[in-house]
Amino acid sequence: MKYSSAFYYAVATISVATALPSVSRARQAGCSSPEIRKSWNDANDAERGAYLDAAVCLTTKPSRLGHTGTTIHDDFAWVHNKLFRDIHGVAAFLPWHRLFVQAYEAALRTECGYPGSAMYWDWVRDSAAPSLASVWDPVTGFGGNGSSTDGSFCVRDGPFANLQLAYWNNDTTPHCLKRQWLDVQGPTPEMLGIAYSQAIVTDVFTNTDFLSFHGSLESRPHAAVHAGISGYNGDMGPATSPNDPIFFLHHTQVDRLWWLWQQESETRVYDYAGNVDPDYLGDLDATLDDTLELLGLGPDRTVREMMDAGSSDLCYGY
Ligand SMILES: [Cu+2]
Repeated sequence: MKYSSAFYYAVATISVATALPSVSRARQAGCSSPEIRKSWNDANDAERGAYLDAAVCLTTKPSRLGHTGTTIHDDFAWVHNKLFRDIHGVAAFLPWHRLFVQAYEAALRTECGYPGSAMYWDWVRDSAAPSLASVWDPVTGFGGNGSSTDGSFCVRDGPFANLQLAYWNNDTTPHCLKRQWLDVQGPTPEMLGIAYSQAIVTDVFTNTDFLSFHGSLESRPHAAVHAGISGYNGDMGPATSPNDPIFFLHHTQVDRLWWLWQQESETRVYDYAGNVDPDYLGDLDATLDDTLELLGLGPDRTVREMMDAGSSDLCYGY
């Protein structure tokens, strides 16, 4: 892959920002050895294999919510869809998805014996040629694009080939896992990569308060990654987007970007502001005491409990 040296430089700048040990150490009293979540690109084949085995395993375990004929994997899509308006275009977007990723990580471990941590797809690194990213490898990754030759857009390779899913938005609609990458045949940039490049993320990071930062992160790179993978027919598009197992690597990366932003100053860790209702952006009524629901997928939590990844409760970093 061809990246300019300027691109590498900008990535290195972000990596340096991950260090800032004085801030994190002070906050991590009670969390002496945080688990470090890995980049998929940096994980070895054994680590990737362990993750994929557990993620496949979740697609075979009966629903924890008691929904007949469906799986725990389906439960995640169901809950995300049910809560969709409470968790997007609102202040709770980041803390709720932090909780959701954590619940998925817990399910990988408790249901399927996964020994590792959540992993992330650093799409910034791959934004110049997203279709060539290691996450799509048919053997050591999540499989690639859906099939356009038969018009189904079903994913036909990798560990989730022909995976059967229960839900599509509000409906029970059994279907195969679908991806329709945008502009793969066209001139670069493909898969909307230009919308989640280093330049875009650097621009998102110029926002110094939570209110503007979370809005920019959600509406720009986060949304572009969903759309670039999903296209018009894929599972990453609708409100049931956790149907595609890559959802969790995408949202762990979103969580990591928030974490990196929080690391830049002590006051950012509990900086929280915004609206509760997506239709009332101007109502800055969200508080740290708001409840984040999981509808039975795991325990409900408060926003406050999700703000500091370095708390004894969460105890992880990147
Ligand atoms: Cu979401």
